[in-house]
Amino acid sequence: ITNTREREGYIKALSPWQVEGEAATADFIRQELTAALGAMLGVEAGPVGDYTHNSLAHPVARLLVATPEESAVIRSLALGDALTRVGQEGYLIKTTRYRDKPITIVTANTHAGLLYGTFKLLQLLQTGQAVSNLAIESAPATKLRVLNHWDNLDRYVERGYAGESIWNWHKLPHYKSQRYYDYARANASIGINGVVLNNVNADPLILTPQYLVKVKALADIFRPYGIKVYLSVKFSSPNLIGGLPTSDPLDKNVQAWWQAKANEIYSLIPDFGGFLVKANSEGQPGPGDFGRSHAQGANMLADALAPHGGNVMWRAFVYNVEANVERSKQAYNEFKPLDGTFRQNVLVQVKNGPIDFQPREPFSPLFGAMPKTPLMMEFQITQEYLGFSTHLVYLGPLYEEVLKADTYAKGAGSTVAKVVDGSLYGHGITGMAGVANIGSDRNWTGHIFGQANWYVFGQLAWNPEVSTKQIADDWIRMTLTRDDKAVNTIRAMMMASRETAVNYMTPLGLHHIMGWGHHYGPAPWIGEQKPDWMREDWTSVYYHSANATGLGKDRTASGSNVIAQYHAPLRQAYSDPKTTPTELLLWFHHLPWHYELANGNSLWHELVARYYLGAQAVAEMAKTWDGLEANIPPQLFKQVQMALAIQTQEAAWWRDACVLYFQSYSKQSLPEGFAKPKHS
Ligand code: GCW
Repeated sequence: ITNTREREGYIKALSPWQVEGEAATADFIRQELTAALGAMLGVEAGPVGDYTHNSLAHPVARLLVATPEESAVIRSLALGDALTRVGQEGYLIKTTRYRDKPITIVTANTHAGLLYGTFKLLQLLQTGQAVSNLAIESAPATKLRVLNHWDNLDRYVERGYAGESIWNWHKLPHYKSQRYYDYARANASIGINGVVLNNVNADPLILTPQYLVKVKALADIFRPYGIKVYLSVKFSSPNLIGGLPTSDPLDKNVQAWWQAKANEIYSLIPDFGGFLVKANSEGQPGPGDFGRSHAQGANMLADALAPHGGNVMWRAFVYNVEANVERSKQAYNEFKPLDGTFRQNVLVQVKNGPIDFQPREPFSPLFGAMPKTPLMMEFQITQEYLGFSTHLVYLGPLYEEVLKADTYAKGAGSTVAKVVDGSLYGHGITGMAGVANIGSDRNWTGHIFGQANWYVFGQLAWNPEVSTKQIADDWIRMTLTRDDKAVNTIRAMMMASRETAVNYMTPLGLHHIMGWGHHYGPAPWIGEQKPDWMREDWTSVYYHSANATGLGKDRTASGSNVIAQYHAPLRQAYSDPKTTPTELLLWFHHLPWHYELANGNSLWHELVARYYLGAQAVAEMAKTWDGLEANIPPQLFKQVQMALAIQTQEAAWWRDACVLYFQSYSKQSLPEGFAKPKHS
């Protein structure tokens, strides 16, 4: 903090500081404060007179961090029932008086709460806010705030664009990389309290004793940061590594195998979080292989974990050709009938949209369809379909759009956020998962702005109602610059960046027209000459359905009738292009090229206009960034500048490829004012 007055104000309010308590977490909090207050204010962890552990004797500390259990001073303060209100993981930051002297306290019922409160206080300093009269009470809205790593045991990260996996399985359990600690600190600073270490396309070896000791080493490192470890498990593990002839969930030996495995895990990791399962999807084994339902599979695992307090996160991303149903309908079809049949410790984890982490999708109709089951949100933080770690796309607005969407399940106001945080149906167990964008790259996420997506995910899991614009503002101030003008410029850039990506990739509800397999760059033509081995839903033409008459996927009653999976009034609204939001038009409808939109443009005209707008906006973003050189640390500035140059080129590539491709169907010339695409 370079502003002297500001710094002096902070020093006056917060120094000297004191953390009471002997636990490992208290030590970590001391380390954080030493590092942060040292760097920002130039203060050291001072000797604070005769103010000793659990003593009421004349403290001179201005900032005190402690639980009431460990601090007689905290116990002596009149805090009312504030601590009851903040629960297990929440915290209180308060300016008050102790023995007639001003004091700032950070307090909580648990060490995890203290840690979260401490990071919040540091955030206030980093973002330049006043700390002289604080009264903050905060508690997380969801219980399980979890990162999903799609990391393989050989350190390849599926859909990872930031280098190899940060888990060095080879050197674990003995070699404890500093990265693991920094990872835990970063997560704790945004309230994340769980990590699934391995890919949902799971390797059964993770459950062998050789790997479990490595998992234990990580769990031991993460524990003081309030983070639990979870594992993705392969459903056929009893057969693959247990030597059993079957993995049928109703088989007694299979059940006993999982119980023994759970006991073994908990003997090593007493607070193990539980299992994440991808079953009967994209070739993964599952209960369906034995004629059993998802509930039967999930419940078997849940029964093995229940005595130890563990949870099952069972994914609803089911996608297989046998189902022979339009892809976006399958999860709802399979899971809705199972509502009410899952054990108490099962959460069904649902991707935000019904297809697959597209730049824009409507919310998954499952969020309005399973009142008796806790539904966990699954967002993708890694940008599989949004330009990898090359494109600058702030995902806050995407997440916010989904969370604010109204399912109408219990009438107006039944938002996805309220389903996920449990308030709509009164579920005790709740959660949000984010597919991590973290790797061993020096800056963690490949693109520095990818860090903002990790950050905003954590903030929303803590409070799904929070404004992602405000979060962007905080992140910029903490990461890039505190110059108000520059902050405003960057924030505007970030807030517009997702809509811009939608425009140059998949405007008007188009989806899944990315390159086959890798999902980078445009390929709306995939499937034009469909080889025999290629499934229809692996083609792009399946999704955009372009032909001589028009464009878009008919999901109304005359098509796959997905709209029936939504509640009234959405069902009605989506049945008619006139009442369907323009942003989702081609998701739900196949419309003639000359179809007239509300703004008077034809579909063809609007499509072209949006692609051009998107590409243009990226070019402008690059120019805007160029103007910020004075405000940004040089290396960061340069990295983002180079990435934006690539994004500018690639947005034009998307525009040209898609406009030229769709033009081969529309047979119309470009509307006036649009330059002919350069690429061919
Ligand atoms: O988005 C798709 C990805 C797969 C992924 C799958 C899933 C882990 O292309 O790479 O597999 O979803 O979510 O299971």
